[in-house]
Amino acid sequence: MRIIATAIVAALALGAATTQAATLDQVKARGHLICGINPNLPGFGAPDAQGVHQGFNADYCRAVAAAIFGAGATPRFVPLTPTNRFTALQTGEVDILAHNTTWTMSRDTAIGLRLVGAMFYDGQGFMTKKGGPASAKDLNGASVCTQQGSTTELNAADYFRAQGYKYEPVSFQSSDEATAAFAAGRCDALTSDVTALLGERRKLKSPEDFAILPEVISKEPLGPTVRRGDDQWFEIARWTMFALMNAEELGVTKANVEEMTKSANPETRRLLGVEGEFGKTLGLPADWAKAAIASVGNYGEIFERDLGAGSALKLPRGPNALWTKGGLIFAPPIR
Ligand SMILES: N[C@@H](CCC(=O)N[C@@H](CS)C(=O)NCC(=O)O)C(=O)O
Repeated sequence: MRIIATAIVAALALGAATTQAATLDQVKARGHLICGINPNLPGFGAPDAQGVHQGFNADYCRAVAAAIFGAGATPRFVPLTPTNRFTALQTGEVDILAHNTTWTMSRDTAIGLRLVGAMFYDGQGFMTKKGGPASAKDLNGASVCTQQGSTTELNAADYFRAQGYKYEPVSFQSSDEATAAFAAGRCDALTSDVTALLGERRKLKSPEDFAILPEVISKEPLGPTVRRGDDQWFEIARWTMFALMNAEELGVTKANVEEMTKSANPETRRLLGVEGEFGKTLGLPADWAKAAIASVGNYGEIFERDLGAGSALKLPRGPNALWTKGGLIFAPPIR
């Protein structure tokens, strides 16, 4: 009995040690980063015609891979659903999640995860068929299609409860199923993050027949997610995100990054590894941020290419503009 107990304790300790082990070392030994992504969200992670994952999340993963391995490094993408994404991260199947995950207190404190930060400010909305409910205030008694394992389900429950409305939630495993059911008339409304609704609407046969209602019922600060317990890995994930934001603020772009290493601006010099030992503190090469920017561009370039003017979604920067331009994107300084 005691032997079994000792074996269990040893196994648990080993298990804990494995999950705590430096993710950076594992990634380097393997030779590539493994990134969990949402394959169904246009502009964020959906694959292109060649089957290559593209979008805001995919580019963030490319930036992290480049920070570790150098410019042009390609991560391996593992497609995940909102339901299985956290297990994939907790079990080590992926090193990092870039999956439109909302930063909430329970996710950040209670389930062994760490939200890296807010990289995209979204909010939850509703889509209906034109001629149907035109405001969220018209949804009393409505059936609402949502996705399992998401904050979406919980926010919808909060919204209807707060309004004193009745509703019938109809929950699906994937966004494709939820959208197909909604399009087939199974629900009066589809609810999701507004950016996801915009993407889903484009998948419908006649997008112009559907409207996104004006109300936004929640805060959805979306960000990359890592396992709890590996501070170095958390810092790499976080400061890669901040480096992309700082690059936009400093005017460092994919095209001028090499030239900018000659900049006289001390902040730019520290960002690009010409001065200071910031790469070293992360366990990365001195040019970690330069490699990330050379691969995918700065935050603004990523946004415009994947979600903004250069994309099919044509999203305005809105709250995702830099703080210097009236938005919420604010990265602490590299110093
Ligand atoms: N941001 C919310 C919603 C997440 C969610 O439901 N995402 C959906 C669309 S916004 C998704 O990624 N679907 C991809 C799929 O079904 O495979 C959360 O973190 O819970």
